[in-house]
Amino acid sequence: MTRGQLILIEGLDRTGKSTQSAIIAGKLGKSKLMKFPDRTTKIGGIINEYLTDSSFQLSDQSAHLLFSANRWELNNEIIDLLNKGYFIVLDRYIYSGIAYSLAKYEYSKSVQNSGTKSTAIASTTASEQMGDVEWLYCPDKGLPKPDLTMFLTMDLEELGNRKGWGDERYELQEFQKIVKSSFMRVLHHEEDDSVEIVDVNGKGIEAVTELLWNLIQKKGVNELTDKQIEKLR
Ligand code: 2DT
Ligand code: MG
Repeated sequence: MTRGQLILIEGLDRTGKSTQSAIIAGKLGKSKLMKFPDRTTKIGGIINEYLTDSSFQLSDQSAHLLFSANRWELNNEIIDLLNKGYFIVLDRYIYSGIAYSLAKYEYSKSVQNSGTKSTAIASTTASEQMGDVEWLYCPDKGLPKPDLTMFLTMDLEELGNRKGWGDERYELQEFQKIVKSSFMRVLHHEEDDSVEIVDVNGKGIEAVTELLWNLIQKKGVNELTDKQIEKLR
């Protein structure tokens, strides 16, 4: 039996993930674009409230587990669609899950050290679990593993100049710097050849699409495959 392939576009905020995910899905023919967090589900509704209302309190562990639970809400749909021959493009997924939580841990520690009292980003006390990559990864074990992950990155300086920074939780430039280094810690691109880092610094939309599309063709993930769907282990 052949199936479609699972393509993940990850990256820092404002690097063009959503724009590129939509373009790539359009080029893949029979395809579906899925975005995480998916704010339209039950759990996604709570996540949306957490992200948009800074007075809405959740422990860092609970927030982390909700993001993972949100992926599990769509697990069956992803597998069904792949088996029906759809190509799925994901706009964020597991790596955002680990990188942002890990970044919150680092951020909490810096806040603790500087004596600042409150922050909307993370708890003011860094909890042990948030610094434990194994703990952070565990709830995602068993979800489908992307056939190709492309991580969009750019210099923090150019990122700061980009338009569209909002006032959601995490949309703070000093936090993005920590997010970037957290992503680099969790991507394991050296030992996993399904993970590619794409530097989009100074590149326009079309140039980035070309880079991504070339990678997709090189890896053959734009063709149906008879490989089994791999699970995160
Ligand atoms: P968007 O701006 O892309 O809607 O994301 N996030 C995302 C996490 O902290 N954990 C996760 O598992 C995922 C998928 C990244 C909203 C914010 O949610 C963060 C930014
Ligand atoms: Mg955002």
